[in-house]
Amino acid sequence: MRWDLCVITDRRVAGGLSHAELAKRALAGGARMIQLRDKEASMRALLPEALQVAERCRSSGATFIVNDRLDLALAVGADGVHLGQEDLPAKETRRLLGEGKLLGISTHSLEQALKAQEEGADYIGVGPIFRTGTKEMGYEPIGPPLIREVRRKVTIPILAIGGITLENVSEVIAAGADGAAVISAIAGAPDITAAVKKFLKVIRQVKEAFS
Ligand code: TZP
Ligand code: MG
Repeated sequence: MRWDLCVITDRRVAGGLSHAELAKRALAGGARMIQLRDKEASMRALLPEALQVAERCRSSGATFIVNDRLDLALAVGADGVHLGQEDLPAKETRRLLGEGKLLGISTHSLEQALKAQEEGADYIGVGPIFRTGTKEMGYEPIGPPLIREVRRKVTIPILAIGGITLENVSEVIAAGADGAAVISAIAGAPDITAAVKKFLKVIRQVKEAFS
């Protein structure tokens, strides 16, 4: 499993593109991890789309994660599920998900990061790092220094999230994140495939420089 970039498909910033189309364009740019995130669509509407994204990821050898909805993740045979602090807790989720699948947990503090690891998360999202228009929950930006702190205490992979752009992604990788999870700067880009390529290039360069 390579940790560099998680492209989150969120249709609200994608100018009407479907999740499947977003995923297709991101995979064409070399994305190796796709997370489907939809806070609005019904399960019935999302099921066929999620199946398409799952299929596209499978044929590209990419990891497919479903945000929020464990039932959907299981129904489409996703590689894992990503949950937040208000969702089903990690322990219960792991019991339903099984050991072979990935469990990602969103965290907003060192304490939450440590707890997620202890409860069996395979990776954590840490954020929002920078100010973002995408997250509805109203957390204040925590800044790259928290990544450094979490990196020192947590052994599982860290994905930095929240307001990550091509301009600031090197900062979060240099602070110790294994990768970045991105919505607007990719789904909202005029050329999604090109944006993914650029992100991967910068992330890999910084990781190389720090390895
Ligand atoms: N969790 C913390 S910030 C965020 C989520 C889902 C939104 C990230 O979106 P963007 O557009 O990349 O800032
Ligand atoms: Mg959630």
